[in-house]
Amino acid sequence: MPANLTAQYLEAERRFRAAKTPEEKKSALEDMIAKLPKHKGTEKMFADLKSRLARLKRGEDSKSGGARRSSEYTIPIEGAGQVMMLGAPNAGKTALLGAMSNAEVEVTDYPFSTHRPAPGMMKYEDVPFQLVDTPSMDPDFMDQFLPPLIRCADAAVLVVDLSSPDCLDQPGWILSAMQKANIELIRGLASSTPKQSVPKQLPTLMVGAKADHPDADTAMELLGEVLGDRFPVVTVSVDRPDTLDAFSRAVFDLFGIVRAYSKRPGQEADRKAPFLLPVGSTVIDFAEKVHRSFAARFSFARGWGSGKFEGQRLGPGDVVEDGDVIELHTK
Ligand SMILES: Nc1nc2c(ncn2[C@@H]2O[C@H](COP(=O)(O)OP(=O)(O)OP(=O)(O)O)[C@@H](O)[C@H]2O)c(=O)[nH]1
Ligand SMILES: [Mg+2]
Repeated sequence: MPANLTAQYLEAERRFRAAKTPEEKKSALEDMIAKLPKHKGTEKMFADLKSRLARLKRGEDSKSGGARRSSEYTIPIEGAGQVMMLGAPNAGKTALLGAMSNAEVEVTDYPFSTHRPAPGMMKYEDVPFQLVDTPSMDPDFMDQFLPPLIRCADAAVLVVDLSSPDCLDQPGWILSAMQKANIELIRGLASSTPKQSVPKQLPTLMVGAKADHPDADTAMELLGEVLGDRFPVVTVSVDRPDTLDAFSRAVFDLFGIVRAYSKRPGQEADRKAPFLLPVGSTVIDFAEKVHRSFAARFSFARGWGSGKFEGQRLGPGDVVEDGDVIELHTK
């Protein structure tokens, strides 16, 4: 059931986010509780607000940043890389994480329901990526503990709500929040972007969410006019599996990597886990990745896969293509 929030409630919520002192926060939260329409669809929200107020009164304030330790926001990278999901309130970040992974998520029709970053593993074919859902941002608010976490990531997805009247403004909100935190969202590949730089550069994919909405196509066209080719773009709808496949492929492309599988002479290729290499890597880079001693003792290789004849003889400088099977021969 939709929450159907009133303008008065949203105003109280805005006051809460802008509040600096615990007293201001308490007063705004009390106002939110008073102005929240009370029906079945807002029961969970009501309970959430009451427990936030109780925590504030106990002096904990853990959800709005006051007493939270920054270490709570450290998420060790798993899989081929870590991708921060950034976006405006209610844009559809948590729903997308839920659709792409086994992470337990709570999707709500009211904004700012995600209070803490939360990871989930997504697979593109046989390559796992770690998506991290984050608390929403808008022109007035960004959780102060987010920037250090975002700086550790390999890439970002900027989720824009195609059903929202302010969808054309949303990329600007996120870009300027990032700029203030010395983070630059760029068009680029994670494999060729330095891990550390000032400002921190983060290769970004723009995601037009809720592509099933009747206004989505028009919104995408207008976004294209506003942003040009600033970022690669993909549209998703959580109920349309084809769009989710396109999303995972776009994340793979954002990393700029190829997969290669090793094979011992006379045996089948080992398809359990691919070796991941930056686009443009060569056979000797692959040998190095399999084991340094293979690179040192490299004689020649044989390759199977796109662009290669079956079992073609390869030298150290031949370029590896995505999906290649490579058999290394040493001296
Ligand atoms: N029609 C449609 N609705 C969607 C889609 N994805 C999300 N929604 C709805 O959009 C609302 C917000 O979704 P969330 O995933 O909670 O958004 P969020 O960005 O995590 O929002 P907060 O963290 O609460 O700020 C919910 O009512 C979802 O059901 C989609 O692909 N299509
Ligand atoms: Mg959320």
